[in-house]
Amino acid sequence: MGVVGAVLGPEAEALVRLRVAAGRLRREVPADEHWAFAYSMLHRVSRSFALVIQQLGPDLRNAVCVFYLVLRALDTVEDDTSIPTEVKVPILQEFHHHIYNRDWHFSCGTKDYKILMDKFHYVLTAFLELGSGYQEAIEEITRRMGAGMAKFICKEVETVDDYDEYCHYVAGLVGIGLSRLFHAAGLEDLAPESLSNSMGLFLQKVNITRDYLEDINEIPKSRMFWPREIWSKYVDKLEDLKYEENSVKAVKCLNEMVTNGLIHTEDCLRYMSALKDIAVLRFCAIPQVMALATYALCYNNVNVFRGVVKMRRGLTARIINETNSMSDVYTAFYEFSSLLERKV
Ligand code: D61
Ligand code: MG
Repeated sequence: MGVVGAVLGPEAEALVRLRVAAGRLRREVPADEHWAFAYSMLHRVSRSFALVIQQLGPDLRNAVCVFYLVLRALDTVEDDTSIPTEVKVPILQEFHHHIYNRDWHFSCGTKDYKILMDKFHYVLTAFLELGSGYQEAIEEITRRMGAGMAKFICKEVETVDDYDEYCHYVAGLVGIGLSRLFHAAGLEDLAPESLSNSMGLFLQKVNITRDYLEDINEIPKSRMFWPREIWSKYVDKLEDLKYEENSVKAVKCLNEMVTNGLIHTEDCLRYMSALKDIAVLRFCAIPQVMALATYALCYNNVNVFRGVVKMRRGLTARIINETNSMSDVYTAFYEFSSLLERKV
């Protein structure tokens, strides 16, 4: 432990170390305007993924950065509840063609997402500079994700199978695409699709579980991703879970959602244990450990229905600094599953 750690404790030390590392990364601005835009956008849209992406080697890092921004743009179209269905569906389905046309753009979203959409030509310029192996993987995943998102614009998540199918489109496919990028970079064997899929399903299910309130309160129209097959055992309408008189039922339902997501952890450990490149392992493992920590925090926690349940920044920083090998991953998974077990 360093001087800061001795005086302020391990979380404060981790935060300071992370600040220094993040500051260093931000000062290394790429020379080309489009790459500078891509990395600054990545940082503004997702601080946590930006950090893990930027520690990859240069070639793979560029491909993953573009992959992220293309899918984030696709997701911005999906998430914008003010776009009429008949406009949205064809954009989602044809998005994989648009990425080859530098002049294509569609204005939607708000704040940083709107900037991403308005200046999407920078992302496309970066995409067109990638090696063809990377481009083909990104195109195929964009096509499959767009088609899946379009399907679920007109369809609700009813069954647990629907839930797995929706999560496959929006996150499982990211796992499958990333495995292809790692392979194209010559760093990893090509992982089985089912294990890559589980990596995404686990992350997405944690998001959906944690973001209940944010999604139900979405304006102009609430978004519902919790499967009816689960919540209908507790309430008549999904929104009823947020009312105080239903607290006991809500927490039982929440616990069932967490238990459902935990199914994927075994596949995730298997996927990660096969990785050879240490930077790739860190890139994959940090989000997984954070997801399990988030599940441990959410379990039995009525605050999921009251506001945002967020991990302490210091704990996040510790996970980032202390996840450096598969052995660290096992230790962290053991720690957070023990915490979960104590809450059951
Ligand atoms: C290893 C490392 C990272 C991984 C992975 C394996 C497997 C899958 C994923 C990352 C994807 C996990 C997504 C979980 C967070 N969910 C979302 O962001 C939702 O949008 C889904 C569609 C767009 C996905 C874009 C994406 C995300 C992360 C990436 C990536 C692409 C490319 C490379 C690396 C990481 C969610 O977003 C809104 C919100 O959370 O507020 C939604 O709309 O449901
Ligand atoms: Mg979305």
